[in-house]
Amino acid sequence: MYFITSNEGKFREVREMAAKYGIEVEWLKMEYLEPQGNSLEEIARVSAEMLSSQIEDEFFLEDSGLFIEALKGFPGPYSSYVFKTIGNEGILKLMNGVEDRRAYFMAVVAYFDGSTVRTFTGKVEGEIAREMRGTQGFGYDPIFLYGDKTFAEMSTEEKNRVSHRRRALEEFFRWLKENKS
Ligand code: ITT
Repeated sequence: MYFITSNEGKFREVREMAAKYGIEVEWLKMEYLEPQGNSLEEIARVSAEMLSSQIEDEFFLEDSGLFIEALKGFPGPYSSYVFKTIGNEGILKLMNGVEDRRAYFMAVVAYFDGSTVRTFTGKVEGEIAREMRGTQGFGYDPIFLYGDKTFAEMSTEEKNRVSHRRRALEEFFRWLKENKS
């Protein structure tokens, strides 16, 4: 099945998790125009609906983001843009002197089965670290603390056991097994 993303880090994680369910994922590497929206669910759903007019086969995509409690959920749906602009250093500056470090990652998978779009959600709670740590993973991993390690200090398997992406994909793959096989 096709997985649409421009982000190689996402694709690697998705491929690994899909393999555990006996699903082979093919990378359709493309950057698509994401609609503005207030929630990841809405953005993922509308993105998949728009792409469904160009792609006839079934496919899925995933929209994710980092939500920081003290910043009222920022960067949330704007995570990709914020990462490309101010990046992890910018987030750490915004969090300078802030005691409440709580944050979560959220992922929404949108699946188009050839006629309709369905969504699946996953979330993982953690904290924003005081400095960047670790070299694994991608994106905000070096500043996202889960327990006493950042995601970037974990191996892929360790991160994949608990991540937002894992939780959303697990829901999706389970649903697929029950409904499409
Ligand atoms: P596509 O839309 O093409 O799939 P993208 O990188 O633009 O790729 P999103 O729109 O979903 O992805 O933006 C999510 C942002 O959050 C992006 O900057 C990612 O690097 C970051 N992000 C998502 N999941 C992450 C994870 O598991 N670890 C670290 N950062 C993550």
